[in-house]
Amino acid sequence: MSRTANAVTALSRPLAVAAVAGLMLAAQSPAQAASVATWDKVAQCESGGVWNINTNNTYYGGLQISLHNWQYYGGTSYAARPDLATKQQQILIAEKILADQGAGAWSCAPGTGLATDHADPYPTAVTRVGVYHPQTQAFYLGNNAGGTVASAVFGNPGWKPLTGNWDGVNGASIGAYDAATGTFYLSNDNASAAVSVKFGNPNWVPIAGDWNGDGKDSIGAFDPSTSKFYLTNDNSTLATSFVYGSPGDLPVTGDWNGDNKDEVGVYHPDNQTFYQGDLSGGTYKVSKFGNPGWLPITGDWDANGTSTVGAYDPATSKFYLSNDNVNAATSFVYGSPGDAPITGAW
Ligand SMILES: [Ca+2]
Ligand SMILES: [Ca+2]
Ligand SMILES: [Ca+2]
Ligand SMILES: [Ca+2]
Repeated sequence: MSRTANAVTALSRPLAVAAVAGLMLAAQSPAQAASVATWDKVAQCESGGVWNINTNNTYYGGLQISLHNWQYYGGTSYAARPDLATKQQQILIAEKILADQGAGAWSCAPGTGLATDHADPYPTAVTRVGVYHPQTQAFYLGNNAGGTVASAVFGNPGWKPLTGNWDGVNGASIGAYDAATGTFYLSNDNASAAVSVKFGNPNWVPIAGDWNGDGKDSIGAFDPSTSKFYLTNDNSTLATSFVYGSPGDLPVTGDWNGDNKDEVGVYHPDNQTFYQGDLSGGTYKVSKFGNPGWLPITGDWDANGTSTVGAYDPATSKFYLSNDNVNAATSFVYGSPGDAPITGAW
């Protein structure tokens, strides 16, 4: 999320990508865990690799998880039954079964490497920061050490930047919001718009997050006049709406509780306080961070699965990132005065 000035319009003006090397991140390997490739092998044996299968044999989905295990290990937060959940959601619950019961929970485990894989199927990526130059519509995707991973020009003057992993693969990419018309433009390649959609009303504040834990970010909007959030999981249908915060607040998003689903929150500029909420108007945590005039950011800076706060001082172009919502773990200069901060796991 970030804010820029008022809106002028024209046709989508894309292009210019400069891809630079990305850092590889060391992923921690849980004791009992398995890569997606290994789970695919198990699924091939269990269900022919059909992730939405339901043959009424009391086991469901690609990994033939029983309803009891699905409920016991928290699967109902995704869907009523495994076959109604996404592949990633089935694997996330299967990981819990594997860690708790071992590979013997699957009769198909022998020969797949399930017992010995130990790879994290969905390693959490570090959230990185970047900046958006309103004057040139240039996005600079940084590496949290003052360097640049990629840059791109996208959108038109007056549009607001946003970022997300819209397609669920290859990390986060950019997007833009035309506040004059309430139209979102989402790019998967940092060049062309894969999605163009009107959502909400003009002059709302765009946000993005993985509200349903399917591995894909989708859009949302915050009406600053009513402090009401509007979220969608498919970039078009309203999934939920609720009031949180006060007029004048700035919206923030992140997975505060580490359940692989993003929540929303607000930042009160007046007292530099973050209110990290849930998706129904409640509060998970309250954190004071930053100084007057700084802009709020949030992200999983240490890739431990939970999002924490940060701030960008637009006067000095300095980022401050906290892993405990209290102290700055790192700070560095990136961007130019007047830039808007952006964040994402690119
Ligand atoms: Ca992506
Ligand atoms: Ca999602
Ligand atoms: Ca969460
Ligand atoms: Ca974290």
